[in-house]
Amino acid sequence: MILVGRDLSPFTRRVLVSMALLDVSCERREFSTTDDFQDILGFNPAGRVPALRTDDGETLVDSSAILDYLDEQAGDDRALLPKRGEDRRRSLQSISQALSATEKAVSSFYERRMKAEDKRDPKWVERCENQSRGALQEVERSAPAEGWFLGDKISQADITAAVAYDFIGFVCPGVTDDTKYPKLAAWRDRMAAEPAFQASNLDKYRS
Ligand SMILES: N[C@@H](CCC(=O)N[C@@H](CS)C(=O)NCC(=O)O)C(=O)O
Repeated sequence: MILVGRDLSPFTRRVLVSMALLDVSCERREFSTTDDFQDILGFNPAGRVPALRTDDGETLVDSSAILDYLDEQAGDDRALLPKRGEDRRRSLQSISQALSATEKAVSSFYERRMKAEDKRDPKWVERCENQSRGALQEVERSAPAEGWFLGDKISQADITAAVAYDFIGFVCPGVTDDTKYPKLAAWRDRMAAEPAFQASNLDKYRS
């Protein structure tokens, strides 16, 4: 299998951490959405990452669709998202808010990074970052006081919350605040101690 996208992409990274936990290996194409856009188009005509080319030659796009495929391959006992019931609903709500927080941080990041300084809209940046904060509050409400979201086993809610908080702290440091999100910060730290989480990281993007 070939996974397209860099560790910096939080959507790619939730797939990478999941693959490490499920013990699935893949080739990497670490294409940047800014510098390697043409290469990404060769895998995904929408020009977005992550994309996963399976061993059958099928290309899957969108992290949630890729994770659904990986869970199906892993089987119900090992799947990272419960198949049904309250655990699935609770997980999906926490994951959705973590993804919202991430998407709004990406929008703020692109506004600041892709546009010339005199074209940037500070009101849009403020709106996106406040939306990210609002979503993080919901993730904080969903965070386990200790351990993992579903009890004794790491699941997709743990992965996505930790990846989101790590990424947002990197691109929008004014949004994350461990005193405002203490349970979420501790949750991220528990995940950060896991080898599957450390297998991808943001270190190479820090200057
Ligand atoms: N819903 C998508 C979001 C993917 C996404 O926004 N990826 C970003 C990189 S972090 C991207 O490809 N940006 C380039 C663009 O949208 O033009 C997913 O979960 O995979």
